[in-house]
Amino acid sequence: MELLSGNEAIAQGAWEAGAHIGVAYPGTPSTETLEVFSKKEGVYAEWAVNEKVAVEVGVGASAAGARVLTTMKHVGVNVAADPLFTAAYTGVGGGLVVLAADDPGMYSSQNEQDSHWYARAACIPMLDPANSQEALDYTRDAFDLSEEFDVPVFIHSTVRISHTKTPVETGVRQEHEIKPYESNAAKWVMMPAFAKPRRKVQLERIDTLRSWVETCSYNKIIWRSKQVGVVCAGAVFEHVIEALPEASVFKLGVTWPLPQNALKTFAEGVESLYVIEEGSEYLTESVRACGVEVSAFEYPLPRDGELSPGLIRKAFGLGEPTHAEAPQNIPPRPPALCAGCPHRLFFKELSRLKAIITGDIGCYTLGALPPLQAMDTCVDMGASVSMSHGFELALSHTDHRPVVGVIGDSTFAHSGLSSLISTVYNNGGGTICILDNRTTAMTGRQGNPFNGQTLQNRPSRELDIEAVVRALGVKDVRLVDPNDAKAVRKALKEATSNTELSVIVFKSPCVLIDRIRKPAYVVSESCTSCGVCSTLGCPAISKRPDTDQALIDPYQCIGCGQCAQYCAFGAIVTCEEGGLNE
Ligand SMILES: Cc1ncc(C[n+]2csc(CCOP(=O)(O)OP(=O)(O)O)c2C)c(N)n1
Repeated sequence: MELLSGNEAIAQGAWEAGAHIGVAYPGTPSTETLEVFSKKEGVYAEWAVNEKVAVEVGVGASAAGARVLTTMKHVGVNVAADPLFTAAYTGVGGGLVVLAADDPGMYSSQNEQDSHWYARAACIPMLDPANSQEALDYTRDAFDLSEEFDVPVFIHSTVRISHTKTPVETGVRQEHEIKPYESNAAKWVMMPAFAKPRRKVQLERIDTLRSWVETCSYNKIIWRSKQVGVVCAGAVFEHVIEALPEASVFKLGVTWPLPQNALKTFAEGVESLYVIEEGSEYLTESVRACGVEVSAFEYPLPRDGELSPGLIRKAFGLGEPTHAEAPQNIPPRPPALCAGCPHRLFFKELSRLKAIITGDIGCYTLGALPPLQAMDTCVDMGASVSMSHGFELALSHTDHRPVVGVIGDSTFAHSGLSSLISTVYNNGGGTICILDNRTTAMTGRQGNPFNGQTLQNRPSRELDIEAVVRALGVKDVRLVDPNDAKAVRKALKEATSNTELSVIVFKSPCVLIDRIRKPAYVVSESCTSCGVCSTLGCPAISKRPDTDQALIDPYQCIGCGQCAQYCAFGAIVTCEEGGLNE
């Protein structure tokens, strides 16, 4: 027995199923799955530049006969939707399993989405584990199901399943030969002449899946009182069991397709049937569509965020749960850029420009928060570049502020590149700032094409961002050290005052790479308590309670020297020069 997170269990399940290849783009809460899989014996794994590419690599490898695991967060499924929908026509060669990991409550996401809708829309079967043992078992079986029904199979998870550790009985790896490839245009070339017959194949498969799901072992009924019956799946199942000890429960292990007849029979066996789910009304609507009457809650459940046993009990007008709820009134700890983060000084300078700033997704999105507050928009990966072009198109009629797009290196590789090509093609202007911190920091420092590090440390090469941008046709391309206030100010001023499209690459490594640390800075007697250094928002800087003078925490300060550049009184000095907090 081992204690595994859902993500670790999914990786183990894929390995036990003999998966040969893993390919993904990182995204919370899915990221660790591929990282764990990549360390297993006898597998190949790689980070792709985005989820669409990951799925396409997966479909190719599957067509060639390999068993493939691909993983992504819910918004990654949007990016990958194009190949996924058509892979549900072509079917597979070797088993193809896709983890879609949702984030109800948006712990680390720009929206909350329920990936169940994708299963239904793309007609891809979806398995919904409720704990790590099921995550392992379902993933292992999903490879067989994928080959049996000739279709990719989704494993659905949420942050609660992916990140909670529960006991797991692991097994051994079943080796599978990579099947020999035989070309078959009618299966793999999805032009209308071949896609039309494949659509018929898909429709027949849907019927087959619908009858299979009526009796498959993944759906379970726990009979208790006949008064209340609950239909649920995934993490919510564990909450329901805890919150409603009297209720009978239909636990869906397969959430698409639904077992219409089995649900009807269950509904007939209880007085009132409720559906409990997070994030959307997918299950409620789907159960209703099976011809089952779904009762309304006495007190409606919240429609956003994660559920908990307490919330479920409240919906039934029951008392407090027997377990302890999280204590209230805990002091908030908003996220902040790390002490010494190279993004900080850049945003400090950017905020002085009074520009319109289209932002993007990464650690640098924190530049939107006080005291930096240097971001007007953040929508999806790559959008900074395309939205800045949109702003330029519309604003030139009403507003003459410069427009600046801000994007990280990994995000630029993910989808910023195609946006930039489109801006160049359409003769767009504006300034694009690429914050190249030499890693994909936000999700845990994964490799990307611009640092050249591969998942299994196989040889690669580092793409030169400036050369790539020049090759796309941008003429004004600059390279700047984001820790140098004067250089950042000059570059931003120059780039935003010309009318042509400018790209500035701000290059300096994330401080968490190799835990970069120089001797800490200290504050000397000459500090006038003006507070300018605190406008950087560095967590290492606070105030002395007695004098209001600045105080630098020597344990947090990594000696980047950004704050010293903003002290007009020369009061922030190196350790050797001495200071108040020695
Ligand atoms: C479509 C999609 N895939 C994945 C993610 C998860 N994610 C958020 S930011 C990010 C990468 C950030 O790396 P980078 O652009 O280099 O910025 P950094 O965090 O290093 O500053 C990822 C993978 C996401 N939000 N959306």
